[in-house]
Amino acid sequence: MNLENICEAVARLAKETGKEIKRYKKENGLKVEVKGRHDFVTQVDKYSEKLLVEGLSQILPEAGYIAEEGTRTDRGEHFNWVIDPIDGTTNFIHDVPPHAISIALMQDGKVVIGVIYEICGDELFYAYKDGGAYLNDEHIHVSPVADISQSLISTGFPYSNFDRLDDYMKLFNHFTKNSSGLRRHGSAATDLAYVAAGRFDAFFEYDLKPYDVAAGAIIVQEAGGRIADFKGKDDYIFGKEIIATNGLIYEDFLEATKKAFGNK
Ligand code: 2AM
Ligand code: CA
Repeated sequence: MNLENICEAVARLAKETGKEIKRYKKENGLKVEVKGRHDFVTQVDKYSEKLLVEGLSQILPEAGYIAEEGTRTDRGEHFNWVIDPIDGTTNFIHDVPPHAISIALMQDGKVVIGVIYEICGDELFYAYKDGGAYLNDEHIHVSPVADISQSLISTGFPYSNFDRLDDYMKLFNHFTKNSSGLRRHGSAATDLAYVAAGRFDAFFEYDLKPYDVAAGAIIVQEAGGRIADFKGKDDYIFGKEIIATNGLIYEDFLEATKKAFGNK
């Protein structure tokens, strides 16, 4: 298994698909369906996922799938693709950047490849296990900021699960007063890619799905960052809560998170 070659092929596929759906949207417009509360899908999300599944099935035929739109649901014995055909669909619908294609490969439950193609900026982020992290073929690294008061922090606002909204607001309140600023871009995959590239110093959000975070997680780690769930444990892919930091502010960031969210 040559992860570098597979990663390269996945990166090429993500970029081709991003360009194709941009063209498709321009020519055909959008048909928006409501999936759930504040949860939208378009025919382009489904078209993107179809193209990705077709391409990925050629790259590694034995792998199974965890794909947001459910194009394929079969699971592989060792390998699974984790696919978000458009992360930031609400932005995509409104023609607002960023939105991205996010693809991860998991081997025996661990992410070994991550690719995020941010369509608006034509930026291709990728990483494979022990191979470092890249943006458009240049090595990237997390930021050197060691103090939360100097940090630019990204987050996603709760949009359908409001069970933890009060705790979320405690942390929002804390960072509003104690950081350089908060941003909400609406694409968790892109937020993670930006942490890896040193643009944001940290990111946090709850109620995300595996396909929102799997690719970004390995890209941040390979760029030198540190990721955890809200308890400082490793359950950030399936556990629906994630903090991603440049590593240097990790302890302080986790402490603030634990204080706001308690141990629930
Ligand atoms: P999605 O576009 O693939 O659904 C941002 O907070 C994150 O939450 C994004 O990664 C986005 O992924 C997800 N999300 C799902 N529904 C959303 C909504 N209605 N508004 C904002 N983000 C949403
Ligand atoms: Ca999506």
